Amino acid sequence: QAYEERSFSPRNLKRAANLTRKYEHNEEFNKKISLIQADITKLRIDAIVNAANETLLGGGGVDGAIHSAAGPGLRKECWDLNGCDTGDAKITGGHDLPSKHVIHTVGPVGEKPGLLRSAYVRSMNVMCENNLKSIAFSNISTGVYGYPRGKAGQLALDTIRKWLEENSEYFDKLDRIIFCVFEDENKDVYETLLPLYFPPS
Ligand code: AR6
Repeated sequence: QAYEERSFSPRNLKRAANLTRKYEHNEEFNKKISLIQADITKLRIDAIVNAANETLLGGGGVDGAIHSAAGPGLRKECWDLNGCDTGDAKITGGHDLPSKHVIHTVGPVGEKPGLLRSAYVRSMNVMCENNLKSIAFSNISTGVYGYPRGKAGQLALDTIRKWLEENSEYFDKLDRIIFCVFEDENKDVYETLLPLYFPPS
């Protein structure tokens, strides 16, 4: 715990982000990015992203919260999907949730950046394939799966920034990308990092 605390202190994060790359100010990108602290199951949006496991049949954490709020219809629909590989994403309806859809992605167990990046990219691609306008991400892999929060936050923001740069054809259709943090540690991480990856000016 003590080590993880140190590894994502604001100063270290800032230094790390500055070392990796300077991100240019882009007003259009900034308009589409939000940070909120909330229970993701309460959001009225096109899709929420679930941090699922490979069975897609539910579990603890945000997965458990989504399945209990969505009701048994979600588990039934998930059953027919035959699971999901780590780093991939699959979509279902929202059932009893206010969200229209759930994009279930499976993040890695532990610090495996390629697979976490893939989980974010695949979720964005699934959003596009289904012509959705708005998406809210939970902090994939940062709970039970143990990805260090600071590093996971950097990777999430870097991946979404690059995705926006590489998918300009979808940009006009896109309304909003929300990073939905739940506990205060992730809120601190995102409050520190967001202005580095999406500079205000
Ligand atoms: N709304 C938003 N975020 C939440 C909520 C909520 N209601 N509840 C928890 N979080 P985790 P993982 C945050 O453990 O690490 C499950 O059993 C939580 O604080 O849910 O990817 C699956 O079935 C943390 O920041 O997912 C898998 O077996 C983040 O969601 C395994 O856990 C992710 O934590 C996946 O582990």
